Amino acid sequence: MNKPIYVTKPYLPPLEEIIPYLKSTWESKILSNGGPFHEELESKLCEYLGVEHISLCSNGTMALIIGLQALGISGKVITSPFSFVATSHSLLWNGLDPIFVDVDPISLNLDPSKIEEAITSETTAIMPVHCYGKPCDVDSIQEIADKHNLKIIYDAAHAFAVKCHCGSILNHGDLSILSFHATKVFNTFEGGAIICKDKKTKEYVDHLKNFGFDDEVTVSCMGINGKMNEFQAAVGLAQLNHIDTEIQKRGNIATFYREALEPIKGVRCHDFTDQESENYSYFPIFIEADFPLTRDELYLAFKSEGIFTRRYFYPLISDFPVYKTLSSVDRGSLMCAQEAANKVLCLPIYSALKKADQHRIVDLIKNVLQ
Ligand code: T4K
Repeated sequence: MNKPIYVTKPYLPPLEEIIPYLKSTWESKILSNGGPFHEELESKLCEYLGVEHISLCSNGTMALIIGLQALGISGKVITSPFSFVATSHSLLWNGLDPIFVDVDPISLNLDPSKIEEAITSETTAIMPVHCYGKPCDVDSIQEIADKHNLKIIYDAAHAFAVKCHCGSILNHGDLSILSFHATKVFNTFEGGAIICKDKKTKEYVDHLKNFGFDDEVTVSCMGINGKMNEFQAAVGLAQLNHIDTEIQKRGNIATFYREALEPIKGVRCHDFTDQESENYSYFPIFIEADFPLTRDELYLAFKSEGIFTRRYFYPLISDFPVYKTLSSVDRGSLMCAQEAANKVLCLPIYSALKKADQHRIVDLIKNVLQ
């Protein structure tokens, strides 16, 4: 009996590399509130990612919620329906109205050519998603934001270490947020971060994530508890030593999949350009009409073999009951997002995925054709 294969398995650094951090924490008893590992991880991530200011958070969703607060966003926010539900949940938690705009059929990120027609006098921001770590069209989005005086907060939950034509993708917009959830390329069990452009914003975010405290007796804003603890930061520090190898191993799997699936009619991979670096956080394929099985039939065929692929991101956020009924949601105009949601299947990808299992996955798709 084959062991089940999941869409991902978290990378964990060797236990002996975590122990010294734990010993130090057990001695110091500093567990949270900007401890030494928290500070060290912030500075090491700035260096590794090529960004100026990072504020670590308890998770990516909290980073989004705090980021929107930090920018003082109000009214309506343009965002993508083809994402994890946390993207737009963060808007609702801030009392904001999501305005879903369709995605580009190739990049599956917000289609800049459709953003302007959705802007009204109540729009204050755009929240695009670098879906599967593929960079958005950052230049066009910035141009639109400048023209209409809008803020941009990038949901870069999938885009750890991704670079585009001009360096780190995380340097675009007013803020970017990362997720370090267990299922992400770089994980701290749970965790996230806000990438800020300037020191002042970073300091404000730091206040926001610590209840709004400036000092023992001064609360300067309506903060929350969004802090990353010392254990999470220690896992991040240990993990950072292995991240290049981790990404490289995932890259080898992606290359194997691409080469093996290339000749198969009806199966399309998600392509990146030479100017976009990949972190291989996901490996989505799209099941076209000329494949003998529908996407859902293929999903079930995998499942019956103990291979747990995922339909990220089906259903569209705009189809969840919470969103369906919002007056701001025009589901009729989201054709490309709907098509992607109906066709997508994310194949397992993680560094420990064995070659034999990679073959099992590809062979199942090939066998369908016979
Ligand atoms: N924005 C975007 C665009 C996002 O994709 C996300 C999160 C966020 C914002 C919010 O960030 P966080 O607040 O989560 O930091 C997962 C994750 O929970 C979620 O972080 C992620 N996106 C989303 C795309 O996927 P599920 O419900 O699909 O995960 P789950 O528990 O089914 O895990 C998938 C597979 O991974 C399991 O079948 C087995 C394996 N697994 C998972 C966990 C948690 C493990 O082997 N060990 C584990 O500890 O949502």
